[in-house]
Amino acid sequence: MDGPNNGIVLYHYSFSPYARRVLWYLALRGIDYAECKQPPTMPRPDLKAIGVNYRRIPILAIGRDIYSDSRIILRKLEELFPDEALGATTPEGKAIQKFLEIWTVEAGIFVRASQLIPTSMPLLNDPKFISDREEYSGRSWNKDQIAANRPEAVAAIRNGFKFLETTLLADGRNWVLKTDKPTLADIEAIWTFDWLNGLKGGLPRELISEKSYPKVFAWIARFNDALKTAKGQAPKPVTLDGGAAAQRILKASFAEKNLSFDPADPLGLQQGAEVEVFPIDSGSRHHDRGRLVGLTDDEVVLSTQVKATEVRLHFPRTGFRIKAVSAGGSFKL
Ligand SMILES: N[C@@H](CCC(=O)N[C@@H](CS)C(=O)NCC(=O)O)C(=O)O
Repeated sequence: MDGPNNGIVLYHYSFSPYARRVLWYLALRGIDYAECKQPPTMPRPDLKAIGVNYRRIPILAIGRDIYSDSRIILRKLEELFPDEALGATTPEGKAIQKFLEIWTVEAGIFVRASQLIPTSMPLLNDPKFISDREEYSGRSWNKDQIAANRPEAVAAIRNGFKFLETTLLADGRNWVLKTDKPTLADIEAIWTFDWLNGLKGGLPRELISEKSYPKVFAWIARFNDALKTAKGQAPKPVTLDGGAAAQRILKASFAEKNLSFDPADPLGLQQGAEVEVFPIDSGSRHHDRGRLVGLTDDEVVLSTQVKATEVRLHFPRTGFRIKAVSAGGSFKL
């Protein structure tokens, strides 16, 4: 991709565990990029300025193509920067990598991990943060509710540690796919567990510790060492404010020249139809609207205008709804 810093702008805030998936990936690959730091709560005018309503973090632009959701971001970085990519190469490796993504992102590990946020955390006394996260998650962030959810969350996360200790890491390998260096499969497996390990008061240490799961904790430490080395060698990201980031993106060309459209898609939507796209698991009230210009089994692409400049918004299919919009408004499918 032409343009400075490989045409990449990452919108994130550093304590977002989902953003770390992308930050780590970029660091391990040594890919040069620019970043635009975001506040941890809404509103985010910097994203409005590039035509994005989607509220979750991270979001990554490559040229004038904008990718929302860490799953599609990692997939596109693998495809668009294929030299020495980090993804698995064998069918078995690809299966493990994909299952780990599904396990942590879609099948509830992250939701359970977020229920281990300790009620002593100062942010939980901030009404602005609480109402923001209630809007994002659609569930109560009241301290009593958090405390009530803790036992099931502990059970799920403890089983997660046990699973890694007794299966993928059981034979003493350094990395999930028995490679010499950490790969995407390690990122997919580690991010929630590493986040909890760093969250003071999150893990019940009497149940989950170096003693009970030595291989998992050694792997987390090894991963952080590898990351530190990689960060030391990678180009330092350039920080842009919202105005400079928008200007850079709106002036850039498209990273993807040819978009695929499946005319036999079961939704029966026409290319060019006006649609809305939004996630159905969290952040569901924030809808993006535009012309449907790309549609495959795992991607939907909208074209929208920002000050008479076209941008393309890409989302994964899993966990996202695509809704046709009639001329007068929206109707339910
Ligand atoms: N499936 C999404 C989930 C992203 C997500 O939930 N991110 C959290 C931050 S870790 C978020 O956006 N929280 C609310 C916010 O920051 O607005 C992804 O893979 O990127």
